[in-house]
Amino acid sequence: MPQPKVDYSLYLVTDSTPAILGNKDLVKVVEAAVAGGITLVQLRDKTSDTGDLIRIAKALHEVTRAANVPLLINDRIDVALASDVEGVHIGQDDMDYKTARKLLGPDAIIGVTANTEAEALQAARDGADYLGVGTVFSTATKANTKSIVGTAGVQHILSSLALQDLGHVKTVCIGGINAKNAQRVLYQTASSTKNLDGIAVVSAIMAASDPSAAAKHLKGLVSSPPPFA
Ligand code: TZP
Ligand code: MG
Repeated sequence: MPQPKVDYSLYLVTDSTPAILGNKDLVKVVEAAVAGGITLVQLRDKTSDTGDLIRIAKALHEVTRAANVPLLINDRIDVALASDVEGVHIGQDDMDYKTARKLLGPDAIIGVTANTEAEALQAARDGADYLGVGTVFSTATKANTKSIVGTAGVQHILSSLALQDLGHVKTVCIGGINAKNAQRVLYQTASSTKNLDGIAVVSAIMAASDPSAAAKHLKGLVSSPPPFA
């Protein structure tokens, strides 16, 4: 079934490591975040076995499906197929976009990480539904982040996409985004040609003591950005 229009405005990327999740329950945190208004979820888990990953994906999918929030799987096309979720997010070192599309079909949501202008242009030309642009700010959440692009780097990539007639691709940015800087990120990356469609966060929600309140607060910030100059 074709995906209804996807709302990228507040994208939660999960992290089950104790440093971020603490002793909270992943499914309950996602449930709370969905109640708080997140619009998209990515299951990002680099350590669980395949069987466990599929079980986790199915449990999360029950929660997200009830709220019409799409669930994507990081890296693992096989897990996305096995758990029948809405799509995947792939990095530059994962399966290539075209093969992922062939396996998942035309209706899946496929996002691609873009650290550079060249990667963004290529993924957009290939037909990715959205780009995860970053890393915006340095973050302890992801080891080995490539270059920190800053808001100026994100803005440059957005303008370049528009200039190359690739303005249709959706874009979110990721890396160190929280309630303190979310509006600034949206404001400083905006241009006359192309704005971000949303922000993606890990620790700002996953590490919060009250993930529902954290999501609700962020939702308010991204829903009413300051007027663009
Ligand atoms: N990709 C680039 S930075 C990052 C990912 C998955 C982690 C972002 O985590 P946080 O806690 O929102 O800074
Ligand atoms: Mg990856």
